[in-house]
Amino acid sequence: MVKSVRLSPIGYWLFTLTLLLPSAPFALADDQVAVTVQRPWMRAVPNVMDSTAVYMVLVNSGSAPAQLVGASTAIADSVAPMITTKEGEGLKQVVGMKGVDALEIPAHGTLVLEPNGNHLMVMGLKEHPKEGAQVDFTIKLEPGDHEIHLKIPVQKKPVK
Ligand SMILES: [Cu+2]
Repeated sequence: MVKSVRLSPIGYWLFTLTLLLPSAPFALADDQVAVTVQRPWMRAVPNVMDSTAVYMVLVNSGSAPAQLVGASTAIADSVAPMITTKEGEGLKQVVGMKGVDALEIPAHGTLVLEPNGNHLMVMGLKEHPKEGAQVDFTIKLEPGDHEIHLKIPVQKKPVK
């Protein structure tokens, strides 16, 4: 038996309207990443450490989602978006982290990078900037191969 989906007259009208909408405005929006960065900071780490992390709040004022796909800095070999993972429960819970291809910044929303949460992992440190220093740091966003150049303060604790 073939099931047919029956749309109410208004449902049918909305469906048709969706199909008729020109795609041009969406294609335009693809290239417009409307993301700003608030309160970025890099964690100051001792010289024995091989890696550190960068945190910030990304605010998307656009009507399309954007993706944080990577970052780079001259003081490290590589930077990767990561999520914090939790396995098991109670006292046996193990907290770890995992690299991801991208972190989404929802349309008209924010992506929070913070200790014990999403972060940008800075790996293979070639320098260990001290608290109070500023680091040149570039984040990469999609769509549109968009880059934002930042000067990020090095701190031991979050920016207030
Ligand atoms: Cu990490």
